[in-house]
Amino acid sequence: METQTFAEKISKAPDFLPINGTDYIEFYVGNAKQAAHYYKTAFGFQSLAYAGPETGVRDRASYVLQQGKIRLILTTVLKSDHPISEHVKRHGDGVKILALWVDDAYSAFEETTKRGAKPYLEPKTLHDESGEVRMSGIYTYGETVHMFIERKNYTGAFMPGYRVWESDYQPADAGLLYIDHCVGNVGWNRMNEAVQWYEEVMGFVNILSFDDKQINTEYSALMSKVMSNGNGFSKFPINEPAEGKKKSQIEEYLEYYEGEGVQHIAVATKDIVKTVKELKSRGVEFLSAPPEAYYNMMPQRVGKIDEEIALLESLGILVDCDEEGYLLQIFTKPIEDRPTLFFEIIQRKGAQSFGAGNFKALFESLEREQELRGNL
Ligand code: TYF
Ligand code: FE
Repeated sequence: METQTFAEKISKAPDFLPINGTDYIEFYVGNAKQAAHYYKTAFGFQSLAYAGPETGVRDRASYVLQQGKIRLILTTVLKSDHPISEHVKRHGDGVKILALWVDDAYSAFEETTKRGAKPYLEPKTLHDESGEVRMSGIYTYGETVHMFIERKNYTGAFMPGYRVWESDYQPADAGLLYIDHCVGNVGWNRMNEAVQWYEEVMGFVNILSFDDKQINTEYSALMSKVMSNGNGFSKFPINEPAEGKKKSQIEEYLEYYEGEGVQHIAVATKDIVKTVKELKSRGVEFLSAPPEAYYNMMPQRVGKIDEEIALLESLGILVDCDEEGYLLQIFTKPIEDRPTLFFEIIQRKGAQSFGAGNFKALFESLEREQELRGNL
C-alpha cells in the first residue's frame, strides 16, 4: 500500500478554519500566584501580563507567562460561588482553554458551530489603546475549550483587559520554543467520536493511528489518533483507554481528573540536552529512564544520531525515528498531586511522528509511577 507523508495527508484538509498556531493555554488553578511562580522558577517562563482586582477584574486573577512563542495563563477565582471554582473543585488544576490564533474569530465561530460545535463564547471584540483583539470559543472534549483569537495588529502586552506585568524576578529561560502538540484523554469508546468531531467541526485530518495491539505493555493498553489541521501548526492527539490486564494510565487520568481533559502538553526545544539539564537543575521531575537495554539497542533502532547516547541515557531522554528523520523526547511526572497533566519536551530532527517506537519503554516508566500510587 502506498504510504503518504504527513505533508501529503494534511494537504487534503479543508480550509474553512485557517489556524496560525497556538495563541495561549489557560489553566484553572487553586492558587495562580504560586502556580505562576512555579512556571517561572522551574520552567523558565517570563512574566508578561496580569489581570485581577487591581485592573478592574473583580472575580479572578490571571497571570500571563511567556517563553519563546508559548504563552500560558494561570487563572484562579476569588470566590467559591463561580464556575471556575467548580472546575477546580472537580478537576484540580488543569487546562481549561487551548486557544488558537486565527485570521477571523467571527468566521471561526460560525464555521465550527454550523458544523455542530457547542458554543462557549459568542464572538466579541475587545479594544484598548493598543488596538483590537477579537475572540470566540467552542467546547471540545470534556469541559475543555478551544478559543479562537484574532489579533488585529494588537501592540499591547497580551490583550485588552490585561496590563503589563513588570516583575523584578525573571529567571532565565529553559529554551522552550513553541507548543508542538496537546493531547486529550477521552472516555471509553469515545475516541472515534472525538476524532470525527475534529474532522467535521474543525476540518482536521487524522495523520496517525495506534491501536491497542501496538500500544500495550504487559499490563495496560490504550489507543491513540493524531489529528492535525491543514498546515500542521495545530496537532491534537486523542487517547482512549483500552482493556488490558491492569488499569490503563488513561483510566487513571479519567478517574482523577474526573472526566475528559488535556493529558499532556508537548513543548519544543532546539537543544533537548541543554533544556533537560536546566529543568532538572530547577527541580522539574521526569519519568525514570528506561532500562540500559533500551540504550544498547538504540544504534540499531534509530541509526546514527548527533547526540552522545551515554549523555541521553544519563538524562533519560528517549529517541525514535521515522522515514523523515528522528526525534528526541522526555516526559515529566504529573505536575499536580492528582496524576493528571504532564509535560513532554520534544526536539524534532526531521521526524514528524510522535515516538511510537518509545511507547513501550515510556508506558513502562508511567506504570512504575502508577504502581507507586497504588493505581495499577
Ligand atoms: O503524543 C504522543 O502521542 C506521545 C506519546 O499516554 C504518548 O507523546 C502517547 C500516549 C500517552 C503518553 C505519551
Ligand atoms: Fe506527545
